[in-house]
Amino acid sequence: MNPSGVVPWPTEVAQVYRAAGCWRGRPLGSYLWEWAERHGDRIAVVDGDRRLSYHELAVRTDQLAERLAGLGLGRGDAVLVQLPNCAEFVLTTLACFRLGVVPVMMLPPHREYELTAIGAHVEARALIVPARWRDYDHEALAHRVVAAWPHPAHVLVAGGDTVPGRIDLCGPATPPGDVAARRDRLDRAAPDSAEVALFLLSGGTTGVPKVISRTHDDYEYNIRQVVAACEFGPDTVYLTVLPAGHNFPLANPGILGTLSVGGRVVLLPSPRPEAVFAAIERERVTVTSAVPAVALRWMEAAADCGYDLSSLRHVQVGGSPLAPEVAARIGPALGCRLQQVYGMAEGLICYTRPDAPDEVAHRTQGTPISEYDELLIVDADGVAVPSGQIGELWTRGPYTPRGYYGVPAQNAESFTPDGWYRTGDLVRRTPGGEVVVCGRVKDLINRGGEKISAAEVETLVQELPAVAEAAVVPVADPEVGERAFLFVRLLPGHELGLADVAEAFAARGVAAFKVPERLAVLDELPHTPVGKPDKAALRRLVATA
Ligand code: OOB
Repeated sequence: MNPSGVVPWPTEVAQVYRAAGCWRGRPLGSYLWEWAERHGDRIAVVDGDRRLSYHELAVRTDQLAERLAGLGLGRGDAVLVQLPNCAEFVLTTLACFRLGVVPVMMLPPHREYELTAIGAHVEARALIVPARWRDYDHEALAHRVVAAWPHPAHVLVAGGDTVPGRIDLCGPATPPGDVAARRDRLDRAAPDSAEVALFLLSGGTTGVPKVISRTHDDYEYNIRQVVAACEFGPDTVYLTVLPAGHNFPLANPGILGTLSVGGRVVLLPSPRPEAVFAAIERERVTVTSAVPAVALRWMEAAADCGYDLSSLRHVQVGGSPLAPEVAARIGPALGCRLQQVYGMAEGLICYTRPDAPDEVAHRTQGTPISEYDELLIVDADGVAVPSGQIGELWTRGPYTPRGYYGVPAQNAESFTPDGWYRTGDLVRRTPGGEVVVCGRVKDLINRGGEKISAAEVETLVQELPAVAEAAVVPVADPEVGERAFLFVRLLPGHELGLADVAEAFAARGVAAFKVPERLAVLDELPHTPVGKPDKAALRRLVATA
């Protein structure tokens, strides 16, 4: 990566955050051995039958860090991480933190289109994949992707057999060697805490997902605050079911929050109710997090499921809108309390607290986790609305970066000159200060928490030879909240079906979740006075379709 692509906080603001104790000046990897010393033999990570104690986690992370260093990876080098929820994901993330290598949190469904573009953008020096995942050959994909990057890079493979020519992520099972000496070497080479610790992907509105740089200082503070807000502690057993590379399960409080207080992280590769309930019973899980679509499936499956869910204290739900009536049913169905969360990879996190009264937990998305979070609710002209009114939320704070990586033109749109991030969400605040999400102004489809950029889909559809003009809008869906509805005008003599679109997207290597699920062919798309597709009119068409 190129450090000049990172937008820093202004010096005087950074000084305030440091002086206030938000930013501690310690890189994230420096906590690993502190955890090991405090919690040594306690189990840190559970992945199926594999269990790693805190001590083992530290030893194996350092081994992996040295292995990555041996491949020439070091401070400031970006690597794309495309791993399912498994122990290797945790080891890789922590090993990167140790070295100052910057993991880019890709998702398992991403394909050539996303991996190629993002890898080129961050100048990734490696792509880390499972050998196969869900019947798909990720190793072959990774080699195609890396060959398409304009710079050399490694393919590292987690799991699978030892195959000639393959670089196994964790290498052959080597004895731990001189653990103390290795720890010392890595400590001495540690990155600066103001450097970028990881790149998250934005659930954005542009052509390809935008890349969000999070520093060691800001991410550690985020984790510390959200752990306090959610009262995580050594007794916490956190079940990870959402894709671990998402900010929500990764650090809010999720995997990293749980490890930071000596709790136990249980990893499951999917949110299938049966597997989730079995894991809750087996591991005595106390808390898990889900998007509303997933919570809904659990709720329906929980009655008479035959599993003992009595250890579960909280289920944390966020990522897309949750209707109050549904919210009220989640706790009773699962025998626990609901916490709502409104957050974003760009920073700001709001939570209803663990003991919030029902009217707060069911009807609001909670309050910010830091007293230094600034929230401004504005009208279309950027003027603050009267208190209690609905407007677009702008935010700044000690863990909300001031720009995306390497896209100055986009930053001029997404951030104001004085550093506010325009969330594109419509919110209001209650007299108690809780945020209530009321809608959004940004152009995306929120499919069960997975954000699909309308612009990205439209650009791809526009490339099809049959298409004259394309526009995508959300259509409400009881299962996943929203699905993508594609409107097209075709060139004379052409036809187009959803299967053609799906085939074309697959051929381009686009993640399957972005394929539109409804289609209407119109003779003419409605237009705004400036000639853009009129999305409001299309949404009205959807409502009557
Ligand atoms: C989380 O992060 P992202 O980056 O995938 O998406 C952020 C966007 C928000 O701007 C908002 O549009 C939507 O997702 N969103 C919600 C919501 N939580 C997020 N919309 C309605 N109600 C909610 N509770 O989605 C994310 C990151 C960290 C923690 C939780 C969620």
